[in-house]
Amino acid sequence: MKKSLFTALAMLTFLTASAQSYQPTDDNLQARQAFQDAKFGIFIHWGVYSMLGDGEWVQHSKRINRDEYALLPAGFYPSRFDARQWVRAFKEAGAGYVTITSRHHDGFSMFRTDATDFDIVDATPFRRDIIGELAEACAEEGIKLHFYYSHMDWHRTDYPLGSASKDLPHDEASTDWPQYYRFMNRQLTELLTQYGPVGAIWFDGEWDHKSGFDWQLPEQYALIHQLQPACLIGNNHHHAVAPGEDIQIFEQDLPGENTAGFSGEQDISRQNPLETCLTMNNTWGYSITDKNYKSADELIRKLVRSAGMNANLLLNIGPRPDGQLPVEAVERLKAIGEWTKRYGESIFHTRGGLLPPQPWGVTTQRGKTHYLHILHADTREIVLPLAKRSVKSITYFDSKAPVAFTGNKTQTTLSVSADNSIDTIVVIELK
Ligand code: FHN
Repeated sequence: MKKSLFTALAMLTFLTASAQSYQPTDDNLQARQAFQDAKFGIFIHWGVYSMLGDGEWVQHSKRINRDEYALLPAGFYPSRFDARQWVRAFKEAGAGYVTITSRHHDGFSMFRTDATDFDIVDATPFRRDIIGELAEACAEEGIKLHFYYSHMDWHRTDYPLGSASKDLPHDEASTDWPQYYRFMNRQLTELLTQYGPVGAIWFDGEWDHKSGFDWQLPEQYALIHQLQPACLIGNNHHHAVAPGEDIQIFEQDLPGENTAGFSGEQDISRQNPLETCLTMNNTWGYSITDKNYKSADELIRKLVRSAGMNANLLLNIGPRPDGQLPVEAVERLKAIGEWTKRYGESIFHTRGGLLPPQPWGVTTQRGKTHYLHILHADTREIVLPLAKRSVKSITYFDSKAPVAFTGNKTQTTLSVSADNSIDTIVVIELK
């Protein structure tokens, strides 16, 4: 007993010290590079809420009583779930990783856990560890697996109520932050020890408590980095990267934009890898009525624009309750895959290019190769901050036809005709 208390105290001291001075390990820095190289990930919002066909916030938006909601898992049997089929579709599209909701705000765990019975194995007739099957399929196909993990919880009565959870009240007397914190850390430990290398933990829900609440994140982050130093940590808290975090996240907007209202405070410098998550339609979790899908061309342009902003695109799909991906999503994945097979070299393994985003499009670069992505049909002059004598060649990606250019010691000017294609790519090779 004394020994285990001593071990626990030693661990706490270690985590507190690590939390105070986070220095990413070499493995972590390499993982950041690999993450940036991948450029494209698939986000999966899936849980028992998919049965109600009204998005992942349905418990909140319909003010469903927690006990009533807790009856849902007994009816969850996604008979058509096939992790390999999913992962092959993601890989064919060109995605390098998948981020899945291991536990969303409804508190339901989609993985095998001993920390609660409100999980896929204990509470559903399906009894299969969905995350485990996905982990195996990802390992087979060489796709990295990332876990979304909600800080907010609408199910547990020990969770301290915040602004978005107070509409689903529980007896305040049952609130027990230390217990809830231990629960989360226990689950995070499971996620980081049961499924092999984890690419990232992607937190969400911190905003439930606007300010003055201590989430004890540094210690939680230290636990994660202690279990898997290369595992990247992102937190969708809608502000700048905090100590211990590795990724800067944006929601429904590319870095530098803020149409959705979540992205005014993030850091768009190149200090940390950037990632934008985006819905294909309007909802994250499956919605039976939301058919407002962005076109494949629009999604490809989002991917290109993200790359030009030095950011990854995390494109969301909300699987159906039967375990299948919506047909609209599958169609778009196919179209994106056709594009990435042909043009992938202009975005994968690249970094943001010579110029910030322009009205005509964006630039990417890898080593001595630069790419201009012209996203509007037009003929225009483009001036690049490159000495003319450093340029070996400038050609159109598709036709390989040369592009004429002039220039001097500080700049190179080219005249480009962009057609109506999704993205007219010009390749600049430097000497
Ligand atoms: O509340 C969540 C929402 O359900 C979804 O998971 C998105 C994904 O970025 N994040 C939260 C809103 O910021």
